[in-house]
Amino acid sequence: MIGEKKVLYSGMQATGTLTLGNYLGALKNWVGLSGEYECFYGVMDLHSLTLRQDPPAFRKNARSLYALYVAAGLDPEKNCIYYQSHVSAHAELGWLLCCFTYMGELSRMTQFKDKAAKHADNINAGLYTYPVLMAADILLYQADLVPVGVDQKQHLEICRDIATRFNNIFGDVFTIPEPYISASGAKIMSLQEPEHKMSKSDENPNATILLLDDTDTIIRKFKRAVTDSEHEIRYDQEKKPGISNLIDIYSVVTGKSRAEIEREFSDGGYGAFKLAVGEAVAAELKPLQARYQELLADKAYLDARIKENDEKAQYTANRTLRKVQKKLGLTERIR
Ligand code: ATP
Ligand code: LTN
Repeated sequence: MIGEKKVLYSGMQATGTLTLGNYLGALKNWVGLSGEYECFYGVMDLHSLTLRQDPPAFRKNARSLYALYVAAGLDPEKNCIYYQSHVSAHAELGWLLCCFTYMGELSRMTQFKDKAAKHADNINAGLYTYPVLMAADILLYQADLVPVGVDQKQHLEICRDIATRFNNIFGDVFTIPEPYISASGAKIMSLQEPEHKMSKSDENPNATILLLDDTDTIIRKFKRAVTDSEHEIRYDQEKKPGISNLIDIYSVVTGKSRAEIEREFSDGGYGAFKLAVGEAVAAELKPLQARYQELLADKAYLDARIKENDEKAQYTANRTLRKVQKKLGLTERIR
């Protein structure tokens, strides 16, 4: 708790441009929750380094991510939006928690297995200990709630295990966080291979809708979306993954239920439905894109918010870090 409010914590890696999956699975939910909680949102640039980054592009992506958080509706004067690398407590607590995490636990992480298979030439130790740094992110702010897409559930579970283990030895140091996985939008699938999640690192540009794609591009990508050889707009994730994904996307964007959508398009073909989904998504993203351009143009405004929020995050994180150091028996600084 901070004052009267419970604490919410989340973040995304600063890699590439965000997709519709990131938006509907995470960012849009954050905006919905932000009034009720004391919120911290990180630009997770340290996590991004588990894959090789091109420094100038990386720096640009991180700022773009910051601006997208704000453009999506997170007010940086009410929410603490900051860069993970500007708060050194993350790396410090990450190390301390590594000493309370077992190799066996980390070896079971599916994201590690997937990424190791995909980047066989760079299976670095950071990729392996990624969930420990993520646990440090969350625990430093004593978060009660962590809204993420369903792919991050396993990381939340290991975070809770590490925190509980630590608390069992040293007393109530950490708040045990709850995951928040919204039913709708939790897993938006690729438009080209609807059995796989939409991912910003996908190499096929037609598979993903990027938040900064223009209207024509969005509509074109939806028109090309892989579906099936039937003509019926019916939700069936197993047999009709492509159409089911489009129904889910349309449902989150318009607020209509799956049944309402099936009825609405019962006598139209796939073409008309795909166009409707494309238009609805483009309309949803348009105001966000306009706000994004305004923010990037106003350097002084963003810089001022970054500076004040970095300081706020440092203050909160350092309080927890000092408590942990003391519990562990590390020698206190002489003042
Ligand atoms: P990558 O594909 O490069 O690993 P990513 O697109 O999964 O990256 P992350 O930074 O790992 O992006 O995820 C940011 C947030 O977006 C997380 O909460 C994650 O669960 C959510 N998310 C990512 N992809 C999807 C998706 N397809 N559907 C729903 N939520 C998603
Ligand atoms: N692993 C997360 C990004 C992330 C995160 C966090 C999310 C890093 N630290 C702390 C929530 C809380 C992902 O979405 N891939």
